[in-house]
Amino acid sequence: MKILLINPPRSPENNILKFAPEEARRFIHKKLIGPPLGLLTIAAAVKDHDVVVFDTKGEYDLEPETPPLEELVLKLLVQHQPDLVGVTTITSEFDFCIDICRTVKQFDPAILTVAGGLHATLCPQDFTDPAFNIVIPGQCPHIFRDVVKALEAGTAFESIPGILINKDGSLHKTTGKPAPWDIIDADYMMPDRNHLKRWIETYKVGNSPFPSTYVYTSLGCPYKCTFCSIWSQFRGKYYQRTVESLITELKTIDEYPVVRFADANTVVDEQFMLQLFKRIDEEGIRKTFVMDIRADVAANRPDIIERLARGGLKVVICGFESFRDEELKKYRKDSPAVDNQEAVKVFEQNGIMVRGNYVVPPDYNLKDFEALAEYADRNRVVYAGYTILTPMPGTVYYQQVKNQIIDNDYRKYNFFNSVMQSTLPHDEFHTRIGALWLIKKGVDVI
Ligand code: B12
Ligand code: SF4
Repeated sequence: MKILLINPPRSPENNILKFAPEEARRFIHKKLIGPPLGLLTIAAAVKDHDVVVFDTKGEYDLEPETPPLEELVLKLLVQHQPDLVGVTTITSEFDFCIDICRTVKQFDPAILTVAGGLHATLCPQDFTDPAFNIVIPGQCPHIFRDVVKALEAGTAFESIPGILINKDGSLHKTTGKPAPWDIIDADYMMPDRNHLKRWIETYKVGNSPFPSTYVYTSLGCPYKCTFCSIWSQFRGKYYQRTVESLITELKTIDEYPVVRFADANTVVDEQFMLQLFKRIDEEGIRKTFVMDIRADVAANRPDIIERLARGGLKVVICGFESFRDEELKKYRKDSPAVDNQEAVKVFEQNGIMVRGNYVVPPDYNLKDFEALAEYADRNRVVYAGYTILTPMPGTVYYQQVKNQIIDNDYRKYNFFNSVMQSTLPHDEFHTRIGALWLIKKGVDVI
């Protein structure tokens, strides 16, 4: 069975960048770089077949002259002649996911198209376009394997629990419960990064001369911030991998000196992290680590931050979100603003570069912008990101404000575009956010 798994391109929509003052533009995120771990995981589940993973993000970075998506996909179809095409998608890339599957169907309607990933998990009802045959929500390598088996055997997909079958634009959920699957431990699927060799030179972040990769130590998040997709994706559950499985994976990625832990929050189980870093030392694994760490963890456990720094932690991404306690409460962040300041101190004392991220709600007026700028200026970090509080479909925040949404173009759901009516005029709102990106300590772009 020939299987082609495609990672869609990035959404080009970025109104913060478009309206930002010229001098801020070079600091604003244009793209994030990293491996499609979801696709690599499902590729591992069907590794006995002839599987090709194609990262269109990597391809457009490697060869900017690569033809438009339709042409690129047609080329891949001719080259690989797949029986099944699988596509992963987050919200902002959903339109490209449809485009890819439509191209597949134009090329050969007999090719089975299967969609999965975060948006398929949070909003499976969106996948009614006839170009999709099957949607598999959730963490589903085993279910995907059953679909491949059924396709090979020519048996009915209806007997596979946990999938949605698209029949002429109407989705039919199969009955029954999927077999148990321990995604994080016994059934963990080690991603095979050999699929990504072609693009390794493009996986370089900022000024780093070395390629970086993502490794997850956990899935989900124990917190419940209203705007966040991650805990909804995992229905509030939190899964921790085992130390030894991480050590095994870290030993297989010598070609990546920089490792970003892809967790929602890397330090949740403190004993686990201490044990992991003890084993990293024992095994002589030397990497530069990048992690997402909550401000309250750093503020409350400086000893852990110090230990991780000794083990190679160099960059931390910290969701500050807001400088106002009442906003943090509204977002259910469970951490007061004072923790942000304390965390910065702890990280800096340990030589760790901080990327602090603020979210700007659409109702900010000029006074709010001034207050945020003043606070961010007093608490400068090396890199700072200022994005827009966005109602991602499937989140609590979406439910709270869905009647106020004025722009349903999913390509804009990447935190860089206001999809609600802003208090300031649209262009000025984005210009002011763009200008905030100048408030930071460093001169690097990351
Ligand atoms: C790694 C990662 C990336 C990587 C790779 C993504 C890719 N496909 O190219 C990179 C760095 C490129 C990336 C980019 C972006 N990302 Co990102 N990213 C993540 C991160 C940290 C981990 C995701 C992950 O790997 N999880 C582990 C894997 C195993 O889980 P999974 O993907 O869900 O896959 C499983 C299932 O879903 C399923 N599955 C997945 N795909 C498929 C396909 C098929 C066919 C099937 C059957 C099943 C299936 O099987 C897998 C195994 O069980 C998450 C945050 C988090 N901690 O979860 C954010 C996250 C997914 N990203 C997000 C966003 C918004 C972005 C950006 C738009 C950010 C930005 N503003 O620029 C950019 C997009 C492009 C750009 N502008 O640069 C949001 C998505 C929100 C949403 N509702 O859409 C998240 C949740 C972060 C957040 N804070 O909200 N990202
Ligand atoms: S914003 Fe961070 S802490 Fe809050 S639920 Fe999402 S991942 Fe967890």
